[in-house]
Amino acid sequence: MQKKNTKIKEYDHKKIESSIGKIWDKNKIYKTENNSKKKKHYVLDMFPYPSGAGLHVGHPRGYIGSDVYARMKRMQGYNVLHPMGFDAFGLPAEQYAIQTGKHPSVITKESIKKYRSQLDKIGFSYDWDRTVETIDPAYYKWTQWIFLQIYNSFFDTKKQKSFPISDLVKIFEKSGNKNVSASTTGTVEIFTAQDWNSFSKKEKQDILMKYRNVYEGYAEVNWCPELGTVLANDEIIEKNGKTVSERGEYPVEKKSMRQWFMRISAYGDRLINGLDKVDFADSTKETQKNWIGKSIGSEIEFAVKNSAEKITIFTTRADTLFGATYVVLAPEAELTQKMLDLSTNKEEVVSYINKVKNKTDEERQDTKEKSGVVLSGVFAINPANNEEVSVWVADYVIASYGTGAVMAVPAHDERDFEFAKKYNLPIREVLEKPSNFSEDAPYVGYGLIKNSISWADGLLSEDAKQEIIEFVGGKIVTKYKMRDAIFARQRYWGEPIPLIHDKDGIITEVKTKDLPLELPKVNSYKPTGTGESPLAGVKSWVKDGYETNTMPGWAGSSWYFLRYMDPTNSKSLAGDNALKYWRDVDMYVGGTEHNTGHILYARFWHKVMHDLGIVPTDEPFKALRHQGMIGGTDGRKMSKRWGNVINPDDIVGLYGADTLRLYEMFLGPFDSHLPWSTESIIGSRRFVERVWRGAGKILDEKSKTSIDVLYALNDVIQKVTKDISEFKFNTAVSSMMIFMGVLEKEEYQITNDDFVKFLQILAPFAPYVTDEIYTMFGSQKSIHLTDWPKSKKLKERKVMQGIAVQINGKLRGDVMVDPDANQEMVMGVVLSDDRLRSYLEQGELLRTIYVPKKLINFVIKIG
Ligand code: ANZ
Repeated sequence: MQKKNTKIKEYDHKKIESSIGKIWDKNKIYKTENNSKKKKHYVLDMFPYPSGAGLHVGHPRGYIGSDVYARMKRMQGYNVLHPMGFDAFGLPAEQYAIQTGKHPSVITKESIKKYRSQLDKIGFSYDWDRTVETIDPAYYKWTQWIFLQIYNSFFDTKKQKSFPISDLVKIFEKSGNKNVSASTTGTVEIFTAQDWNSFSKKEKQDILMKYRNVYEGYAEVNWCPELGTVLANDEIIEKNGKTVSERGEYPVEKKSMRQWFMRISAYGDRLINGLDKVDFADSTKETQKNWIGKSIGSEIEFAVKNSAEKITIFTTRADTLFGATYVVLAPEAELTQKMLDLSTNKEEVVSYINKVKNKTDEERQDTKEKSGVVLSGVFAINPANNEEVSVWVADYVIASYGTGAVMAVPAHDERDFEFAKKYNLPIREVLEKPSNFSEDAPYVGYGLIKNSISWADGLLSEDAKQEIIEFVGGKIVTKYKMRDAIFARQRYWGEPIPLIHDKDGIITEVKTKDLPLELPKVNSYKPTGTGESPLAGVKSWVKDGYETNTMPGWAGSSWYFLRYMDPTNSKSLAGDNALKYWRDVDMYVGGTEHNTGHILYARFWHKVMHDLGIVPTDEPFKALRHQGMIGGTDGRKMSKRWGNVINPDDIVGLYGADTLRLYEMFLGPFDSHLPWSTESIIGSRRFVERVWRGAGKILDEKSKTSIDVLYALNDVIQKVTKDISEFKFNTAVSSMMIFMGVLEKEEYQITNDDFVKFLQILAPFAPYVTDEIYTMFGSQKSIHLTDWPKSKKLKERKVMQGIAVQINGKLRGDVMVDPDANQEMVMGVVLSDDRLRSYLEQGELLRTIYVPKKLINFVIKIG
């Protein structure tokens, strides 16, 4: 390679980063084509919500990691899709709009601009021509379209797959619903084809609504009057014994409201099984599985004394049925209302229910002190032994899980045990416990059954479950903790739901050709105060019958990765060829906090779309990696509130983007939470300067690379290649630092071509300075468009052997030689040593004695 300058200037990051950045832009070196013979590789970041505060140095950590990875993949010959966009609907901009009267879209656009300018300074290899913003009507047209596809489908439980609702209508017309196995909302009465055909339009609609994958219903929600909106469980916190909103800490209460739901619960099994096919961390898979919470148990009926009512309980431990000494109902369970009328202390129970109403399910299950109230005069009959047991209402049972009723077995269940102790309820052991088991605690394991019935006593309880269930006429059921997802928000700043209600209660869809259904202009973004969305206050909107709820924050983020494949397509969410070529995301990088929200929702949408033939794959993300958070120097989370925010712009200004990138990768393992330290960033800056200085020395072309450097280079190429593919960026950086140490020790004995190999593996981390040096070495092309270096298969290096050198039996020094060296070779080395040679030249050599690996003795005749 031709050298260009021989004198190197001081390292000036500002100059280098600005000029190299301009060349990248001008030559569009990160542009990605859809038509390529190359193998594809799709590297995706979780796109940010652009908040007014902008980025702090913690935010880009994940983006830098994925960028390093994407850059290597590109150099390894893949056609890499590495885009970035903005998840831009949501509450903060809307709150700000209410305060300032500015349209949320204006606010959001400003925030996006700020983010973009910050991102641009960090040297990411994004193809910005593919950017998407969820608030763009050309984008949300397809969010609305997907919503309609899901709305117009139902889930067949036998086939474990969704089909168009029109298929279901055909079945109903031909044979009613008796042979249909589908996920439904509640139970649907059996009807014949004749019945169906005689139903009115409204009756048909109401039945179909129970089958649809998107359905309308009512739900108790966390209602925050101050914010005028319903909050998700992770948007509320507990403060001084009260439930308040995380934002602003306003009071939150429970309220029943009309909502749209998505039937994600139907996909429980598919969402669990799909995890076997993807490369996610075990802990991530575990979190998702727990969230879905599949539980195989049984439903068993307890008759109610002097009543036709029955209490159906859900249990995973039917083997302990003989030890059930009371029954507990959830405060809000429908059944509880019915039981109230049978009780003699209705008022007391109602006041208890009102007291616990505003606690979240999580709080209730966590509370140390369990509380409850007995339904006086109400008795349930244990079907195993016909014993009468008392019935309680207690907050440790939740209405939305199982049947909202449990049989309590205090001898073998922790919660029941605690409750029984508190209220002095009978505790009956029905399982033999291990001999070393302590007295005052429930034994929750399995064991031999006792105190039951003759045929069951002595059986191993685990094996006896089935028989006991049969004995009492129970049935085996599978339950999921995961509930159907609420798909509605009573707010303005979200995608309109493309449905129209007419005055007879008939719901129709906005036709595809009329999409997008754009948000109307409003005078005020303030919620109506009744809980309805501001859209309910827009006369023309309501007159046309448009749905007034908007979509929740997770809608736009559930499919955005598909849009990047073909971002400007106006005929479909992405063209067939683009979908076929890019298929799915090969590497997805983001925070663990999205594991039970966004990732599950996106997997769910993707599966429905796959069932309906819209996308080619069943899973959207082949691999998922998480970055750890960078905290403030003080150990706290970086936040405006703590005044410990560090702006990447400042760091880039002071030290350069290359240094920032190297530092964030060098800081520690990618997935660890680590504190920021502006002092130690100096180390990364020095490394960049060492590389720069080294380049200056190497510009005087060397004829060959020294053996030590050659071996070190080979090692570092191997190590960095492996480390990047495994997301071990910190050890990749440290091995490059070690390499520079060897190079310095060897006084830069390296050819330009070999040094370029080092620059190439450094390029993903420090893309500016490496590109600049590469240009200085005379290249016209960007280093980022070159091929990733391969490590050579070098012969295993022999450790050199020290040999003592004697003259007439007297030790005169030593030399290092190859352990297999013969006498002649050792002689050569000795002669190349000036001092030893001078001894030999003192006389005539008579004889040489060579003991390999030990010594060489020269016998000379002096004088
Ligand atoms: C009796 C019993 C005896 C139970 C025993 C456990 C141990 P998972 O595995 O999480 O599904 N349960 C059922 N529905 C409930 C609800 N709505 N709220 C609170 N708890 C509920 O747990 C199922 C077990 O959780 C069920 O089995 C039931 O208690 C309780 F020695 O029934 B078990």
